[in-house]
Formats: sequence, structure tokens, C-alpha cells
Amino acid sequence: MTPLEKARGLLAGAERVAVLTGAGISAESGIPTFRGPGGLWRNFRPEELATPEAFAKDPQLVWEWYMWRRGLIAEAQPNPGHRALVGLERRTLVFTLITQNVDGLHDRAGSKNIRKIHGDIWLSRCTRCAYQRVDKSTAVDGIPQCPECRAVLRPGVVWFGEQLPRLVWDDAERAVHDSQVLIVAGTSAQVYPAAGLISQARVPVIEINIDDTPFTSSVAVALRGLSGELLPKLLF
Ligand code: BV8
Ligand code: ZN
Repeated sequence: MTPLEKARGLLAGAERVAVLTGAGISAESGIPTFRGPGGLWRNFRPEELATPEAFAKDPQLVWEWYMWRRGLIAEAQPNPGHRALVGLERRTLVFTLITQNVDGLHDRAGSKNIRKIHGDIWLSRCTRCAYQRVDKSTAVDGIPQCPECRAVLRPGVVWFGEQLPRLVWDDAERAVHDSQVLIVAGTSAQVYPAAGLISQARVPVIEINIDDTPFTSSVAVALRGLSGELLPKLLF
């Protein structure tokens, strides 16, 4: 039995499926991954910019990085990998898509039950009051201000050193615990607590990646290749 046949067999009987995606699933849409080639911007690594300290030190620079990324994402389209997960969701009784990605491409592809554990790049939220908004345009020059209290707005994402949104995280853990199969696609599984979801799984894990990850030796099936090509093959 080939790994693909094994993966399809695991999914064929599953009524409850959880999926964890990372930046690799958006790579074929032209969005650079964090740790692969092209992940740098003006020679800064994401870990140097996606932090409260970087924002406190230079909010303008951090906003310029997010605006650059919003621009890339606005030009990007969901790829066959995103769309295959929509097909899988439609055919599965209980389906939860847990994503580390903030790009919103799963929403645009048509996925419904999404848990954005690292937030959403299209959200801007106030650093002082409860104000938040979904931005449509990427053209915001300078540092956006809160219309309610005049404080600076920040991107609605989770930075390194920040807690993940409590309710979203609880849902994600519950989805993994309740699932019969966990698919892990396009993540280097280096960022915690997200990667910890994989070790929490007490069910077979199907890993889809172009490379090995720290969890490859412990998964039920490791499919090597592009998620945009492999995920559609999982549908039957
Ligand atoms: C927390 C949103 C604690 C922002 C992101 C030391 C110092 C400081 C902190 C830590 C530390 N050690 C550990 C930590 C904790 C830290 C962490 O894990 N750091 C890592 C770097 C070691 N985690 C945190 O800080 C988290 N918070 O721990 O809080 C706490 C506790 C109590 C009280 C208060 C606080 C918060 C983590 C969230 C950070 N935010 N994103 C933004 O996007 O700007 S993380 C960022 O990395 C993205 O969300 C991204 O998705 C995520 C993970 O990366 P991947 O998705 O895996 O992407 P990557 O490029 O790494 O890999 C791509 C993969 O795809 C590769 O495997 C590649 O082979 C594959 N691929 C590529 N192309 C394809 C493909 N596969 C298939 N097909 C393809 N075509
Ligand atoms: Zn405010």
C-alpha cells in the first residue's frame, strides 16, 4: 500500500477530522514562508519583527512589513491545496481547520470552520481600547490611529511572546482531541504551542510537507510533495 493509499484509507472512514496548516500551504499562492527562501524582508527575520518589542521600538517599520505582506496577499489567490480542504470539509461530518496562517486564504477558498490561532493580518486593533476593524485596503501610510481613543492600532495577529487567543486555542485543542485523523500540512512544526497540537493527537497523523519535520518519525503517514498537489489527491 502506498503512503497516499494509506492516507486515503485513514480518511475514508473518518467522520471527525482536524487539520493544522502552516505557511507552506500558501507558498504555491506566492506568499513567502517564514523559514524558507524569500521569508526575509529588508533582511529582517520574522522573529525580529513579529514581536511586541519590535512594535514598541518602531511601529512604523512593523506596519510597513505588514502592509507589504497585505499587498502580497491581496494579489494572491487560494491554490488547489486550500480548495481541496474545502472539499474535504464538505464531505466530513465534523471538520475543524486550525491554521497558523494569518493570510485569510482559507476563508477566500471557502473553508467554514476555521480556527485562526495566530490571528488575522486583515484585522487592525487598538492597543488601548476594544476597537478593532477588518481592513480591506493595504494602503495605510504611517501608523493607523484608533478613531475612538486616538491610540495607535496594531495588526490583529499573535506576536512571539504573546498568548494565543484563549477560546480559539481551547477549540483547537478540543478539535484535535475529538478527531479520528489529524492532517498536518505545510508547517515546519517549530512554533509552539501550535506544534504541540501534533503531539497531543492520540489518532493517526497525516503529514504533508516538502521536507521532514521534527514529527515525521512519529506520524502515521508522511506524504512528501507540494500540498497543492497532494491534498487534492486525498479526496476520493
Ligand atoms: C507563546 C503571527 C508564551 C504573526 C506567528 C524563545 C524565545 C521566545 C519565545 C520562545 C522561545 N522558544 C519558544 C518560544 C515560544 C515561541 C516559539 O515557539 N518560538 C519558536 C520560533 C521557537 N512561541 C510564541 O512566542 C507563541 N506564544 O509561546 O506565548 C506565553 C506564555 C504565557 C504567557 C505569555 C506568553 C506565539 C507564537 C505565534 C507567533 N506568531 N505568526 C505573523 O504572521 O506576522 S508564528 C509564524 O510562524 C506564522 O504564524 C507561521 O505560520 C508560524 C509557523 O511557521 P510555519 O507556518 O510552520 O512556516 P515555516 O516557514 O516555518 O514552514 C513552512 C513549512 O512548509 C516548511 O516545513 C516547508 O517545508 C513547508 N512547505 C513549503 N512549501 C510547501 C511546503 N509544504 C507543502 N507544500 C509546499 N508547497
Ligand atoms: Zn482605541
